[in-house]
Amino acid sequence: MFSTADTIVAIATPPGRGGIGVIRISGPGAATIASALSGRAWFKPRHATLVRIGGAEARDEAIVTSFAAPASYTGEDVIEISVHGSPVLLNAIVQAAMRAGARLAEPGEFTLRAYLHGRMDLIQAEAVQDLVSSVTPLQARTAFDQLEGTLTDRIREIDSALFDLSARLEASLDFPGEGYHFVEPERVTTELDTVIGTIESLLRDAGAGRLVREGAQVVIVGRPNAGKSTLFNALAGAGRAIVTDIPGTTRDLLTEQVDIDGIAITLVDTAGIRQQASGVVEAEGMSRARSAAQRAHLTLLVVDRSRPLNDDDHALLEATDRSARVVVLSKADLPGAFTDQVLSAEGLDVSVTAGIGMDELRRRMVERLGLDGRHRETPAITNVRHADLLERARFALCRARESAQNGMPEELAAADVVEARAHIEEITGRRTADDTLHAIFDRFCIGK
Ligand SMILES: Nc1nc2c(ncn2[C@@H]2O[C@H](COP(=O)(O)OP(=O)(O)OP(=O)(O)O)[C@@H](O)[C@H]2O)c(=O)[nH]1
Ligand SMILES: [Mg+2]
Repeated sequence: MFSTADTIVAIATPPGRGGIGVIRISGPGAATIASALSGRAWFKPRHATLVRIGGAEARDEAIVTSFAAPASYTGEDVIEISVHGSPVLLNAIVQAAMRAGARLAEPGEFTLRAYLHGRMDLIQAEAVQDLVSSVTPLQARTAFDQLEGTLTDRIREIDSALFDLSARLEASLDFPGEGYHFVEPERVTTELDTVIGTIESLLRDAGAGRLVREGAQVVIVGRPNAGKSTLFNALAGAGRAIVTDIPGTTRDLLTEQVDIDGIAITLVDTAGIRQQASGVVEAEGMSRARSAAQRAHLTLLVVDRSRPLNDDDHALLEATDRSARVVVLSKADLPGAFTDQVLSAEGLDVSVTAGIGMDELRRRMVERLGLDGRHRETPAITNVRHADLLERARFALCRARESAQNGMPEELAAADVVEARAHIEEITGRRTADDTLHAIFDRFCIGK
């Protein structure tokens, strides 16, 4: 179903104009196609060669780099052609490569081939995609760690411990009559405990890892004129939202990506929520604000401390009571107008105009997202797929330990260890269903 018999081509650089544009060709016909495009018979591997390239419509000077199988990104013969970054030129060269026998690559097909040829495992292939789509330096660093194989190594350790254990369990099943045990039940439980411990330590940071990889949605809500858009602009570091002293200024949702302590936060500014909307537009804005708050990982509830609390504030305080929230007591540069002790204790005094409380606000946001700062040391598990499979492996191993402890027949423990190994091997892709591969590689961009 995944053929690697043909030769694929794609533009590897992003769409649009640039200083340089790169075309990548991979497969058995790569060298022949490069010769057809350039008129040059042979390219010395791993050397940059200057040639003229292209056909009648468009031509350019190009730097061609050739990589001979298996020492290339995909493990196949690969040709990389760098030309001036013009979309017209790049497309013309791709067309010429196709006339010479190449096929347009599917999204992620270069990396898929790297995986199929054993140049990287599935963890590393997924890390390539994470690295390309990272929006904070921490995301990039974490993805690169996985690309380098740090997680792969730890998963391999688990796999080989389980391989060892299941081999001995099965050997002892083969000689049942002789009363010969290759493994004592106590040894089995201790060894299982060690592996379960390793898995649990990996899973411990999986929640933080997921936030690092996927980012979080943080929604700013509050009554009209509370200072939401002012706060949004301050956190975004840009005058994105309109700020006026007219209540009901913001109507639609505004979003901005910000990096807060390495986490890619999608910050959402919303329309002020009050009981009486002054028209259909405001009413629609309010309903959008409410549903955005429901989807959010965290709510920043802005309460204007320079005005007495009103019913709108109370309604919002109640509505967000059970969710992860930070209460922002805004306009702290002005005299306070309410004396609610509980609220003053929970809330954080912030004044954007006077620059009060912003660092503390960022700190609390990270804390309320459930992070304790250790996420900066690049968590090992960031991908839900990996966490889910580790959890299943852990479950099977706990079952194995229980039957070993209770002196149940060895084949029960053996079967559970085999099942756990299957989950572990699905993480690295030693054993992976085609539809999982489709789900992973379809998210890639073309040329990757
Ligand atoms: N003194 C002072 N004024 C502030 C502060 N933050 C916001 N304001 C003022 O409060 C008014 C309302 O600010 P906005 O940010 O537009 O409030 P909003 O909550 O987005 O309002 P709506 O979009 O209408 O719901 C503006 O006149 C701001 O200049 C602050 O920290 N101190
Ligand atoms: Mg606003």
